[in-house]
Amino acid sequence: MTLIRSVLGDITERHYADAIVNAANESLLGGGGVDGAIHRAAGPELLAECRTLHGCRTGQAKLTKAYRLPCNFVIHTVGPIWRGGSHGEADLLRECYLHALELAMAHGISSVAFPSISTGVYAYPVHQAAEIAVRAVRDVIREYPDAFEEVLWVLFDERTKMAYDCALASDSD
Ligand code: AR6
Repeated sequence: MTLIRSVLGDITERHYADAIVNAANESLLGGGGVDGAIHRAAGPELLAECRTLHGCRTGQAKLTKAYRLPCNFVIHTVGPIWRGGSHGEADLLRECYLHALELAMAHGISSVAFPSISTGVYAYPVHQAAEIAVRAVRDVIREYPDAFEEVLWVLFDERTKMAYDCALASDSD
C-alpha cells in the first residue's frame, strides 16, 4: 500500500523521502525556482555531477546523488513550458512523473518527493498540472503496488497545495 499525500513546505529543508525530484531545465546546469534552491542546498558537487550528464530532454529524467541535501538521491526531470496547451504539454508533463518513478524503481528507491513540476517559471496552469500529476502517480502505483512506500508532493504555497489536494480528492480509486 503506497501512501500518497501533499504537504506544504520547502523540499530542500528536511528529509521528506529517499529521493527528491528537481524541476530542472534541459541543460541540467541549474536555474531559479526549486532548481536553484536544490543546487544551493546540495552544494557545488551537485552541479559538477550534473555537468557529466549532458542535459536532459523535456519529459525525461536523470538521477544524481544528493550531496548536502537531506535525502539520498535527486531525480532531475524537465517539465514542459506552457505554450497554450496544444503543443503536447500534458503528455510531456505526464512523462516527467512516469520517468521519475521508473528511475526510482530501477534504483530501489521506495519514497519520492515531487515539487509541482512546470507550474512556476514554466507557467503550466496549476489545477491542470495537479490533475495530470496525481493521475500519473496513481497509474504507476496501480501497476506496481509494492514499489513505493510513499509518494508525496512538497508544495511551496497554499494555492498550489489546494490544487493538489483537490486533485487527490477527486481522482481517487
Ligand atoms: N520547495 C518546493 N517547491 C518550490 C521550492 C522549494 N524550495 N521553490 C520553488 N518551488 P519552478 P518550473 C515551487 O519555477 O515551473 C528553473 O529556473 C514553485 O513555487 O521551480 O518547472 C529551472 O531551471 C512552483 O510551485 O519550476 C527551469 O528553467 C514549483 O516549485 C524552470 O525554472 C515549480 O516552479 C522550471 O520551471
